[in-house]
Amino acid sequence: MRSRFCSSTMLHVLLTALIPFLFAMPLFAQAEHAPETAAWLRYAPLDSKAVMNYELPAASVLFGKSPILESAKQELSVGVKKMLGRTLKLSGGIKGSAIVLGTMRDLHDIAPLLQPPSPLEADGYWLTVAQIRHAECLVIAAANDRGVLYGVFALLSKIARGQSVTGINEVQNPYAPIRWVNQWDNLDGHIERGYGGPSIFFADGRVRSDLTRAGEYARLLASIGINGCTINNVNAAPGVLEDDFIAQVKRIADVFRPWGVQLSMSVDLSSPKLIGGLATFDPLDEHVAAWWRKKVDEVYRQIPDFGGFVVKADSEGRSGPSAYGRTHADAANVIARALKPHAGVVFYRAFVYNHHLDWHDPKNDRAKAAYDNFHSLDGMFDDNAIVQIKNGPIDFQVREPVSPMFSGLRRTNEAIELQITQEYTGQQKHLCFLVPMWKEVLDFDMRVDGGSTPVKDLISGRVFHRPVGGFAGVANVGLDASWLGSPLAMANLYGFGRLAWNPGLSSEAIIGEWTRLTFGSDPLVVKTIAHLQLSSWQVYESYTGPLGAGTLTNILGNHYDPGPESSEENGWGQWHRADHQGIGMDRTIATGTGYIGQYPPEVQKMYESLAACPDNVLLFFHHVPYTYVLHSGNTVIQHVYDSHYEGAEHAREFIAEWKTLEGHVDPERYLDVLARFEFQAGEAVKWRDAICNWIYRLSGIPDQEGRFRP
Ligand code: GCV
Repeated sequence: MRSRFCSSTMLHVLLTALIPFLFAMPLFAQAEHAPETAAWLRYAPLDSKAVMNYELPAASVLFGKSPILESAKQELSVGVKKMLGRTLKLSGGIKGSAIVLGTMRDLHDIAPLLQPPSPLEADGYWLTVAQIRHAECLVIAAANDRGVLYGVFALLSKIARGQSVTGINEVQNPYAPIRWVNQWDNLDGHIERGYGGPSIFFADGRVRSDLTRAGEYARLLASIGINGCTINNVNAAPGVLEDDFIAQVKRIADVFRPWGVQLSMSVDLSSPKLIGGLATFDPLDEHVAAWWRKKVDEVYRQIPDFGGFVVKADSEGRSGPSAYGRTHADAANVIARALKPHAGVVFYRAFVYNHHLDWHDPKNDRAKAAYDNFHSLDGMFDDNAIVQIKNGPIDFQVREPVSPMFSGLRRTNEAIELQITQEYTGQQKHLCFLVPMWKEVLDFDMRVDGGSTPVKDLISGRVFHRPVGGFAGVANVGLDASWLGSPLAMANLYGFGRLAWNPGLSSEAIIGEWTRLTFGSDPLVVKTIAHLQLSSWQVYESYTGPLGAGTLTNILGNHYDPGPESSEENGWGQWHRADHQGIGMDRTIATGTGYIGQYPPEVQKMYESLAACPDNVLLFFHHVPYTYVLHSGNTVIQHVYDSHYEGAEHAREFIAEWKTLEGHVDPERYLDVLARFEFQAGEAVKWRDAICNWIYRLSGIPDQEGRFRP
């Protein structure tokens, strides 16, 4: 199978010849989806042989009626038409072989014996072939409407990737009920840590009049099983809860609804005081509770399928329950109770820390903050409150150990917060495919009570039998045609959705799917892009953040350029403690901050001992001399030099690798990505030189290879 943008030289020649005409036909060009805006939903036409061989019924029949089911039906028609060039007959009943769509309940009357081979859960789907009314049908069945839509997307994905559906019989259920993205959009249209242009939701303090992109975003999210989206920054403007603003937000919910994406909002805990006119926002004050109830009732009056709220409190200058000597559970519960009658949930972020820590005190440690703040509150949060925990204990650095918080809550719902937008990982200017990192986090075995308890099972609620839990990804897409500001970065959004659906998928499988859907199935394209993406995190890490020391970016500025000094001697606590003797934070129980004590005993043992601690997080847990010898046999200092030189070299090699795809990828994306790799190669050299010089000045130990002269 070959897509429109793949390897045929003839096609390339034809395209080149057509370019002047395409420019002369702006209307035609505009009518087409720009490839980037379509992301992985391009539905590129299959080649004629593949089309001829593809066995699919010629009609579709939908049972049931709802906006989501309507989207499912439309999507199926659009996808089949674009990829196979066939127009599906839309039939009111089964008059022959057909693709049959519906929930199990709606299909019961026509196919009472239809039973999936394993149970279908909410949002899950079943693709199967069955005889219905004497006709062989391809059935997309589900427990709910959303599942039917997801089943359609799954079928279309298979077609796009050239997979046969002959004899298919497949049940897919999501790993966790919560699969949400968070957007950090401000109402003025700027996105905090957003690198893909202005907000698709807001401009100038209001909801945009044109919400086309918001609807397209919901469709993209639905295609990977994401069922919720928080539309505004966790540093929330209180005004989002003003009645006239809720009326505006309703319009966004309206464009989300057909795609089964529940809208939610970040809220400021002090809203009852700031916009409600109360004298207090004390969560235990009855007037405050009544204010939240009334406000939530109003939200649901306008948006009946509203998802809930996200709260950032007592963090980075935000107001919080500490103002009244109350706990985070008190704060979460006052909102949870208002949401409860409407089946809404509140995500309460565990990202709570003091950013005025005294850096002189070697026992102080920001990494301990989440656990210190939340562990003692375990069991005090209501059942519709979820503690949202960043993957690591600091803040989305290029390498961190997993947060001990995941094993620290047994009677509290959890969600993991992953960052899709590349704040500390190259801001979409560098290639950094984060799925391998997330996989390491999700698969990390916390050994709670000495048993196998990987993070994915803690957050999904499996280990402690919690009613609700899952995944929140900070996406921050913007108005750019490529959504995230770079076409290759979209693999992170795709990968987040796929992992939230099934964390058992391998990084290789995810990147293979994404590449085929986004660029077509030319084997050279698939192999090359997979290699680039799969190596990119380690390459980025090797020239920016060695051995778990942190990202070493300028943390007081743009979180992008090298700035290792900025981490030290201030209260933010992203310390690496590099001095003339050595480098790394001593977080041991024996001599350090005691952070390691927050993990279950088997994990403690691994990190506490220098002999057992893995090299890649060594400097996160231990302060060692520059001459300390790693498991790799290299000294710390030489590792820093080597990894920076090797990393910069790998970044340079990305250019040559990408160039092998000239003529195999459409010129627009080929040139865009090429320019990005060329830029990244230069930036990697900048990083290499900055860090090597910095560490040489500190340590006084030269590079054994003599590669640089400070
Ligand atoms: C939205 C980091 C980011 C902030 C972000 C914060 C958070 O500190 O730099 O931009 O604020 O995390 O997650 O709340």
